[in-house]
Amino acid sequence: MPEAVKLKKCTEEHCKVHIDGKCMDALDIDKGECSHFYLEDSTEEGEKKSVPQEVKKVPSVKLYNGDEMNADETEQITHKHSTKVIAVVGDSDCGKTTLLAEIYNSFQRGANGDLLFAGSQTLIGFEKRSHFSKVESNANDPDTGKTIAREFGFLHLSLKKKEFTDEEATHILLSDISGERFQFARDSSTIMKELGLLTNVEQVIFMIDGEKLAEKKARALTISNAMTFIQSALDNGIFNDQTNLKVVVSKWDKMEGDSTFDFAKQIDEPFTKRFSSRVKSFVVTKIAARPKKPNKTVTSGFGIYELLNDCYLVKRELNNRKPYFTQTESSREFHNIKIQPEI
Ligand SMILES: Nc1nc2c(ncn2[C@@H]2O[C@H](COP(=O)(O)OP(=O)(O)OP(=O)(O)O)[C@@H](O)[C@H]2O)c(=O)[nH]1
Ligand SMILES: [Mg+2]
Repeated sequence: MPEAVKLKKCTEEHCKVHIDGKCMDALDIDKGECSHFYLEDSTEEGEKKSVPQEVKKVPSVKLYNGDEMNADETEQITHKHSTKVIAVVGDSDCGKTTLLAEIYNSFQRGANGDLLFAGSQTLIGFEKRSHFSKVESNANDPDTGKTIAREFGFLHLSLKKKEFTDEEATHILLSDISGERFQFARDSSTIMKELGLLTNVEQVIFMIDGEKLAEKKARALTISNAMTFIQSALDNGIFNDQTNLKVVVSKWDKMEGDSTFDFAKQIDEPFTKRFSSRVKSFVVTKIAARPKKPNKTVTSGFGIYELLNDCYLVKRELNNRKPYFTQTESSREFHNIKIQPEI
């Protein structure tokens, strides 16, 4: 009969002395320093007990942390749903991030008529962008943090129309590209080519800062910079005959009532004349996502509904985004936004 082997054991639940032979309190077990340590005969029963049970493997499920997604992470949406990607571009401080924040807030206000919020995988991302709006009651001049010039970040939004709640939601990914990166791209073909993402989106929202247009000295340069960017994007193939381009003058509250500025003559007509034939669709419009002093003409979120409705309606382009399965989601609520159940 083989000599019985002694197994190292400990009465302390978390001690791994039976595995690595070491006391968890670093006491010398051979010198009897640990009062919880003991030796056990390796009987058949004891051996059986010490064999670790096989760990059952279950397929892992990726959980969203709710923050904005990078381009790779958006596959979690684009593989599941037919998705439209909307890129918001424009100079630093023109109001891109505020627009995204106010799209989210407009649903909290119930300001989007027949467009219903049907969920988002990036609620934390929206919350972060609208954080400064949320503290408005405690601050006189709420502001939106600067978008950092790194890779593209995406926010997810799914929408339904009131009359079609039984139909599948329309999934949208919104990206606000850092103004600094955008400005560099205007003057450098190399950086412009890095904006290749813009060739593969359903809609480009190109923002011109209304606050700069309101400054008479900065007006001509602001218009010329915007034209230079669009021209350069066309020359470098970033915009092409498949691009749905929407030129949006932001902060319309700064322009309204300015008799020295003619929207049709200075923006709409020259831009339309020069660029509309070079892209698939071309629209010029104005918004005031967060007017400083909303009034009857320029309300809070002025123009957001129309913008969002266009995102809802824009045709999804054929590209390499493949749907592979759909998932059901029960009706739930986040803050005071009613989330429509997915089909
Ligand atoms: N008056 C007025 N100010 C606005 C409006 N929309 C945005 N702003 C202000 O414009 C400033 C810049 O807004 P952002 O949204 O951070 O600009 P951005 O384009 O994201 O800037 P970058 O991240 O640097 O590219 C903030 O102080 C906003 O409060 C608006 O409709 N009216
Ligand atoms: Mg920003």
